[in-house]
Amino acid sequence: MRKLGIFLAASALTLAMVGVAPASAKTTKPVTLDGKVNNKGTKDISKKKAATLEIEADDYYFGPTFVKVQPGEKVTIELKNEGSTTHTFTSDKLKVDQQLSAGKSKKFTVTVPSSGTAFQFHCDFHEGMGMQGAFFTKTGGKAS
Ligand SMILES: [Cu+2]
Repeated sequence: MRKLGIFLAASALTLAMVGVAPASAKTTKPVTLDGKVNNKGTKDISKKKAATLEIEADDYYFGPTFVKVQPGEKVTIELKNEGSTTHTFTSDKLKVDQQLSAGKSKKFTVTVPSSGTAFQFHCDFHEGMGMQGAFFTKTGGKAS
């Protein structure tokens, strides 16, 4: 009987640990992208028609990596290069191509297209190393 008690206690502990799992759920990808992605999480700024967003560009990722927005939203991006090399914030869909030296920061505005649901952005120099991300209006799609 004592052994069963220990078994049940161990099972309860295992369940409790599984219960903690949502911490990693934050880093699941809301939309898919071609190639490698260094995922540093998702931020939701979709509640307002205009928002300010701080994005960290580092070696070699963007944080946040995924940004939930609403169609047509005007987003003022404060890009900070916290890495040790030059990075860019580039996107055909968001019509932006900004280059930033290490340690610098820059502010610019992008407008989310009113059609489409996922818009990829990347660093021109390090996209192949996983330095990319996406703005999205709906989860489950594919950013291009
Ligand atoms: Cu880069």
